[in-house]
Amino acid sequence: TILVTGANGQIGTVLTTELRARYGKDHVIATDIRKPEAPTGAFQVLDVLDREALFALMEQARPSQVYHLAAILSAKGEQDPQWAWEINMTGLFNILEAAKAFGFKVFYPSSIAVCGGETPRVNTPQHAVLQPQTVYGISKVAGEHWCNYYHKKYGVDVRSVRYPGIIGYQSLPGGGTTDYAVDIYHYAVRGEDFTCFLAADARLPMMYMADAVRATLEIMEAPPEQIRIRTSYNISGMNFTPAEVAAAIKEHVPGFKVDYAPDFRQQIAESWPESIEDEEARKDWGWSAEFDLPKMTADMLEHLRQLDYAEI
Ligand code: VAH
Repeated sequence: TILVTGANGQIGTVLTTELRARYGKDHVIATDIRKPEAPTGAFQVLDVLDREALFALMEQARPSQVYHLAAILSAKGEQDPQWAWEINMTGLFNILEAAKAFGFKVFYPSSIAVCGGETPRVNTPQHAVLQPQTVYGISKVAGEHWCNYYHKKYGVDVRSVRYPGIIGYQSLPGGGTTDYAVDIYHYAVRGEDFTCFLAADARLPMMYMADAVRATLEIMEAPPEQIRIRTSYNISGMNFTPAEVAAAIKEHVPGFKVDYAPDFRQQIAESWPESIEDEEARKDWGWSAEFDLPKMTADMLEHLRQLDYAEI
């Protein structure tokens, strides 16, 4: 059995579907704080802050792997830092303690949000000084070190990648600074003008959902001896500015109009890298991305047009 926390989230939704395709529908238990409208398989309500309930579920389900995606993202976290810290940290502690008790393998999503302050912003290296500027980023860098600690001290097999901004057609993001990069495609397909909450030149590392899910599965399926870094691996897909993704969409939707009204999320974006270097992930477990901006744009628009939008 495989268990996913945060299974209703932007990544959790797609990862759960992919895990069910690979391991069998009945072998994957999706969990989240509330039931989704239309569950696509086994689902259990789970509040990751409730250690007793979490242990009882792990005792009963005896998963071999847990993908711990439940967390509050960067923009939403800034609205209530204590709440975000509590969910991101106590949730992780409960998962790591359960992994220690029941022996399951853990996937922990980190983020480029661990960077900030003095972190080099261009081609950010794997081993860089990390000075996160958001409670989300602070919680993720603390989480990385706790994962490393539980591995070294208790032998917990926990693995992690630092996700860039993730873009996919299957789900909507929830409260991140990179959410504009998903929304912009929906507006284009609906034939509506788009107002971007970041500046036209706000360059950020990004990755297509298909690549992000594959990276997640590949690091989890790699032999343990290949996983040399037990904090978290840099992984890179592409990087672009809002102006560049707008231009890529205009190739397919000529009349598409975008204007820019940066809000508080612009300051978060300016603290993050513009591009990431992922040599260690390539070397240790054979990572390499497949989607660049043109390929992602064609795939996104094709799927969104099929889903439920009138032909533009
Ligand atoms: C966020 N999508 O914006 C997440 C992610 C790197 C970005 O961590 O908070």
